[in-house]
Amino acid sequence: MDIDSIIEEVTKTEPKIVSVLGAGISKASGMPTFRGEDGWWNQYRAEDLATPYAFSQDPKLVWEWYRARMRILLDAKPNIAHESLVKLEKEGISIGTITQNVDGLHEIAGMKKYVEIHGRIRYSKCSICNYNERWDKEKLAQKDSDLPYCPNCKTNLLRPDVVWFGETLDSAKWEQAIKWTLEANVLLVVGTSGVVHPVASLPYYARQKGAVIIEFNVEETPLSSTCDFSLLGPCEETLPKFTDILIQRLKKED
Ligand code: BV8
Repeated sequence: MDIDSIIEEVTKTEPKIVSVLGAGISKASGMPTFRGEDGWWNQYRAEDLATPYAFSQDPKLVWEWYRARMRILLDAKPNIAHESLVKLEKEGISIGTITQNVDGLHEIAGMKKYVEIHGRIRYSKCSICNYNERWDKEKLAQKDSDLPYCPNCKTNLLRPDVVWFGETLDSAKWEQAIKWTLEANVLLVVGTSGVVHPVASLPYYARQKGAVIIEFNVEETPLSSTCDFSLLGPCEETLPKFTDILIQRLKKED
């Protein structure tokens, strides 16, 4: 179905949009995805890097991976797909965004109403005391062999402020994600392979409430069958087209 017919469907009632984001939205900003052909997981398995056990066994390897990601991130800029969601938020059409991404590009693009459900890579925390700090260029200049220790309690290693496999999500953020999803009458699923739970269950919550679910991806995913529409193509092309037509249509109706 083309974008105009989807917009027809979406504007039958006043749209209240919530978006679920995955690594695909940051691809155009130069950030590799996890499971794509050039994805991070190709060289390593998720279980070798993004679990507390992996960190306890080989903190150097885990820090090497996160520092490699942060170094790319230092020069990355939000792209037009991030910016199109910020436009929806400014027009009062988007009520919230749930991002699995830890890159912070949505915040740099100016987004205000979001939850970083898997944490944020630009910050590190001590696994024991509550110390938390933002990473910067100087810290990244350190040799990968130097492991960062907590300057507060002095004894424990710092770790990236992200949620690893086998760790529970922040309950307040998860509650906010559910609340927004149940309030939405339109759910945009953007650039995610839909394999990581419990975020991958959000479209089912939206479906229960009768929301219109639209997937923006370059390929089919396990979530596609739950979506009402799939806009196949790079989201940096499809999403701005969708949001611009939607905003124009709503302005005309005012
Ligand atoms: C938890 C760390 C309670 C941060 C990540 C229920 C069923 C099955 C399994 C489970 C379940 N409940 C819990 C589990 C276990 C586990 C899980 O889901 N395992 C899966 C893999 C089977 N979940 C957890 O452990 C979660 N915790 O549930 O707590 C609990 C506790 C213990 C035991 C049970 C329950 C915690 C999950 C958080 C994991 N942390 N990363 C970091 O380093 O980033 S996950 C990792 O994958 C990233 O964070 C990322 O956010 C996430 C999802 O990946 P995507 O963003 O979708 O990226 P991907 O590369 O996969 O896909 C990119 C997509 O973009 C593709 O579809 C591609 O086609 C598309 N694309 C590419 N280019 C474009 C594009 N689309 C549009 N335009 C483009 N240009």
